[in-house]
Amino acid sequence: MPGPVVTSRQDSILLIMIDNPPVNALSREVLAGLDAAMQEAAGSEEIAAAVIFGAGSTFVAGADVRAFPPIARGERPMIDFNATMNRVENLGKPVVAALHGTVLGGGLELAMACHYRIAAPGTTLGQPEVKLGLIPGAGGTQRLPRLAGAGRALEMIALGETIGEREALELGLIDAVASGGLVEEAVEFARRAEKPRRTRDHDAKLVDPEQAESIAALDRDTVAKKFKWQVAPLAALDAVLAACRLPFEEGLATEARLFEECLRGPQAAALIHSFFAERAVTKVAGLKRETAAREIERAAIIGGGTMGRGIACAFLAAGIPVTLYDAEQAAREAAARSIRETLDGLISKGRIKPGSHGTLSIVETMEEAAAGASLAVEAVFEDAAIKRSVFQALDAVTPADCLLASNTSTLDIDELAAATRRPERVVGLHFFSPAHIMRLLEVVRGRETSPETLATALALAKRLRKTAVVSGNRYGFIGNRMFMPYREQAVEIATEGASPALVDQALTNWGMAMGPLAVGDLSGLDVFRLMRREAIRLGFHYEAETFEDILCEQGRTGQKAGAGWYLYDAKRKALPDADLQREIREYAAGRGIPQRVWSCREIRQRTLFALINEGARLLEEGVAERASDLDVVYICGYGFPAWRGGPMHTADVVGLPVILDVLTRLYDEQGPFWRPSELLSECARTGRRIASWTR
Ligand code: T1G
Repeated sequence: MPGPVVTSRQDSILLIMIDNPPVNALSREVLAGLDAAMQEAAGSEEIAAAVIFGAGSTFVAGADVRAFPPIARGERPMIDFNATMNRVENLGKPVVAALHGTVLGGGLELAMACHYRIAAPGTTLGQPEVKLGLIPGAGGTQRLPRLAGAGRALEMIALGETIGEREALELGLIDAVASGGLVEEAVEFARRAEKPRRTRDHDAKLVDPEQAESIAALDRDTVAKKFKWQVAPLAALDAVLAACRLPFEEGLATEARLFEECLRGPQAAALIHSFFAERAVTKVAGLKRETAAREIERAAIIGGGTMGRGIACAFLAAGIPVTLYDAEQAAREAAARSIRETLDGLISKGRIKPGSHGTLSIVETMEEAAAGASLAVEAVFEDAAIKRSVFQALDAVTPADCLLASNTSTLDIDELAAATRRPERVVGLHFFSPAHIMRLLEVVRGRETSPETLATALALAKRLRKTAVVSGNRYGFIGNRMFMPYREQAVEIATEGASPALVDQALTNWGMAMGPLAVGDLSGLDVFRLMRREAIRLGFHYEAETFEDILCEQGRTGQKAGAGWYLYDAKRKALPDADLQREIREYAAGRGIPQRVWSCREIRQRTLFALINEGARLLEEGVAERASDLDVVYICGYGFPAWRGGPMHTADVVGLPVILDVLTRLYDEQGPFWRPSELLSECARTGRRIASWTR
């Protein structure tokens, strides 16, 4: 079995093919293969030059990041990328890189260690390591500034921006764009190349050190603002500045130190976990990769409210024609206006090309909406009876092979399927508001949902550029099921002495995009009230009444009412409500609820541990395929910071025994709400990481 690097000769040119599917990642074996190829090139007088290229769909798309977590945990020695890069760069014969596909991270670094670079049209080049909590660790921060100029290099490295082959040519990062056969042209280039040209010897494009700090209008504040709390982008800035200030070898040593600091840090572990978690969600038990998905040629959206409009925009932006039906004329007209505005906004921001979106028809009857539809999505009021009647009507008027989907956020998909004669074609498609922006789509699998229907839903998600996570059909699915106890704690703490602002800041200062109380105001406290009442009816252990019930009874349902936990001005900017604190105290006094001082740490423990414990419970019930799916749900749909890896990864970072101790104490003190999940307890006892748990 040949290794992942295969050499062959074309008379005096040594062809070096990297063949390490799926993305030709730089593994230890690939590095060893390149070392051997350099030895072969140096050892034969018949070889005048070498060409390195990638087999399959891309040149090297980066280092094999699966190798990194064991290194970070000290279980494996650091990979010395530079030994191989320096062997390539110091070969006494020209080495030409033939680039195609996505030349990223270690792939671009290998290309820059070569003496010349040729790219095929459509090639993407970049150093996106900061998105994994890392910085380039194979000389990229020292070579890219020397080839592309320090300013553009800093933007590419500190912000993780990629560029195309045309810009790369203009910058001087590559020497030519292939017009025909990439490898053949690289071979011809190698033949004509008189001598090696080491990247490390270029200094002309480096700015002088004094100006280095403010190059490309990117400074420490800009980087820190774009990547709040994250360490890698600032480390990248320091490494690029080192290229401007130090001789090459010293700059390389600076990069190596900073790379290792990032790799050993918690953020790289979290972001690498998030990277692979987002790719794991496509693997669904019982769904074979070859299961045929149905092409969605036309979608019918039933309901012209906020969600219906957002869903329609998501389909239209993906080029799918939509017919939207609402019983109310005013709602139809409002929907038409709103969708037009949204699409114009997407076009003006360059998010979609003019004329690329699907056509929208607003119709007055469900029959018209249903005509020719391959998928119908209902987005009507969150009431089981209303949704059932919509499904019955759709079942009667849509083509027999049309899929029927509900956008419900909590209701029973099997119950809706039972209202039709086609339960195998019924699925939940839970979009998150704003539906044309939020990446998450919960695909809820009913008892009778067929593999074809599921495969179609997943293929549709990809076409809508969404991250689909498959959920079982249990109340609240994954996201909302976990969100309820998380918010339950936030509300309780706000009535036990912590101000609403302190509760929310305890979480936003930890990295959450929004605090739990502010989210309630955004979505509507009445929506959460309905959700928790249904949950209590289904046996979840929540308080029969909370202060949010009082707010709802006073009509203070959040942003839409101008008041909830906060007051809102006309632009929905939140303002503290000075009277609220007094009302909460009166409410608490009337119910004998003790008041006390809360630390942010304890607020986070109570809210996040409730979230994590509920996640472990739903895993026990088989609602999700694997723990990392929950992390994807929270990162893509609930503003959980990716550089913390999601709730289940966070549980491992905090330490399951620590969490179990807190849960056990609170369970003894406060009862079943805090019952520790069996799965979490088991993982705590056995020392197993819960984030790697899979069914
Ligand atoms: N390492 C290991 N596996 C990888 C990988 C990588 N770098 N990139 C992709 N895969 C796997 C992925 O898990 C999936 O596996 C399959 O390839 C297809 O990926 C030293 C330190 C290249 C644009 O950050 O951006 O170099 O699920 O589903 O949509 O300085 O993958 O099939 O089993 O995403 O066509 C820097 C990361 C690394 C690029 C392709 N490189 N990858 O997208 O396919 S750090 C990156 C991507 C580094 C050096 C530093 C994308 C892609 P499976 P996919 P895709």
